[in-house]
Amino acid sequence: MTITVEQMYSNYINGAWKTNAEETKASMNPAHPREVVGYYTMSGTRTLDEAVEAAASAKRNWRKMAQPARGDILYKAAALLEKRIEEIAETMTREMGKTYPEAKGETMRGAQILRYYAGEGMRQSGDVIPSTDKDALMFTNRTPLGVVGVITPWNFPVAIPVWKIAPALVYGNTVVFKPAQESAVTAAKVVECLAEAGLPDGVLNFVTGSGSVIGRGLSEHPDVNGITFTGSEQVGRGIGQAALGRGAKYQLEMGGKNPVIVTEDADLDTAVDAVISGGLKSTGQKCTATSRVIIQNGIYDTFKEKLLAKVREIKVGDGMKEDSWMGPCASESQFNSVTSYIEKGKEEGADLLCGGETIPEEEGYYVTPAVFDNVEPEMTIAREEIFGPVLALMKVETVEEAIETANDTEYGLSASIFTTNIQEFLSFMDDIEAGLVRINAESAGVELQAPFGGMKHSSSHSREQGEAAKEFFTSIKTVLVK
Ligand code: TAP
Repeated sequence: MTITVEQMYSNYINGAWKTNAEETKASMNPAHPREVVGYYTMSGTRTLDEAVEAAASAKRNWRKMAQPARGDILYKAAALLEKRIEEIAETMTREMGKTYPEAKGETMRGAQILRYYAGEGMRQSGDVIPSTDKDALMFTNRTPLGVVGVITPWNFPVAIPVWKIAPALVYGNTVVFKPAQESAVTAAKVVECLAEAGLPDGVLNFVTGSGSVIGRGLSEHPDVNGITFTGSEQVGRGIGQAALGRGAKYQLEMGGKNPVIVTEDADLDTAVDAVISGGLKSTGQKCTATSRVIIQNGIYDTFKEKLLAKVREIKVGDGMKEDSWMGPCASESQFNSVTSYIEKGKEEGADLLCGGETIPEEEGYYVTPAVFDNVEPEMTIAREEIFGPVLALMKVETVEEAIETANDTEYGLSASIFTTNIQEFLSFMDDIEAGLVRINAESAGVELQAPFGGMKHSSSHSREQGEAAKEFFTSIKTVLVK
């Protein structure tokens, strides 16, 4: 590939793209690991301080701008993102490996999220509450937090940043955004669309670099009033502690080890398709990936055969190729981690029925989709988030046992059941410990207007998306007028 000027990105601070004084780093294509997709900056803490200062200086005027006018800017950003959909989707595919149709779908979703929050600009932001004093008017007024730090992972490099930045902005906050390094070039293009839409200087700032310097610095910065993070549990916990220690508001979306239950009353073909799509799309690199498949004994063998027949047909390859259904792992470290989990599964006694191989004739970080049989609840592949194309099949006798097995995890993000029995559906809905619950539907993904988040170790208490976003990105002032 020829590197174009557009693919060389730096930081965006106080309304300007900076000229690069700091070290730059290449972002590589996981399908062709010697191919450079673009460059980004490894910034230091002085640059971060500059970005936070710009956001802090801009916050008063931005808060004072009429909320519908803030929304209008997001409408323009949505149109710009849509106009560049093919270019942005291609950058995403080449930078982190997901197939081009998935990348295009995600970019389109980014535009839809922007429009949803643009609409929030016109919606009510407080309530009138009856006062016992007949001469008083009592109401709540939503006020922004101030400067919000946005820290994101690489697996949804458009949708996750947008579903944090858009509500932060429309509710009147200014933002310092630090993307994951593996998807920094795609993220820069999202920032370009927002900047071009007409955000005043300093309202959105973009700083790339390592998590331990920029991410950590952002979460510890005394002038950052709120932090929204998606990523691993280990990093999330540190961010939560840093924010709590200095009284900043924080929101953490972390891992998952999501179960899908298939009962004897299920439509097996529907269940097979949902397990494949939920567990293996995006190469299984989704926090909602359905990596544990809990199946009732009576249909275990039939379900397994149907599943294997389809998994064996999955075409793995460069996400830019039309016939690829699944791309490579996003990076070498991700590839090493996935293959070591597969080895661990074999060592601990699970039976690898198919996949788990690299593709010798391909140079990229490919792992074919793996299905393990006879997985026991205490095995590593049943307990830890793999973030790769690995399905663990577990056999149970009853639906009650299935729900117990499903809940036997420290995570609680998403869960689904396939059944045509209303009683089973009701017990599942009541007893399952997960924030996103699906019946006869793939558990990965949630519509953008609905709350998103989990229980237990998967999330902090708040939710993202929809109405819930307002709760996080604003504080309530209770006002009484006499
Ligand atoms: P992480 O390693 O946690 O990285 C996420 C972000 O945090 C990156 O921008 C990273 O920077 C930064 N970071 C790293 N160390 C930091 C520190 N000490 N302080 C502050 N920030 C720091 O996760 P990942 O590998 O990108 O993504 C995979 C994980 O994300 C999986 O565990 C997955 O479950 C989770 N995930 C969860 C969800 C939801 S919604 N629950 C969605 C997607 C992914 P670098 O670029 O330098 O690494």
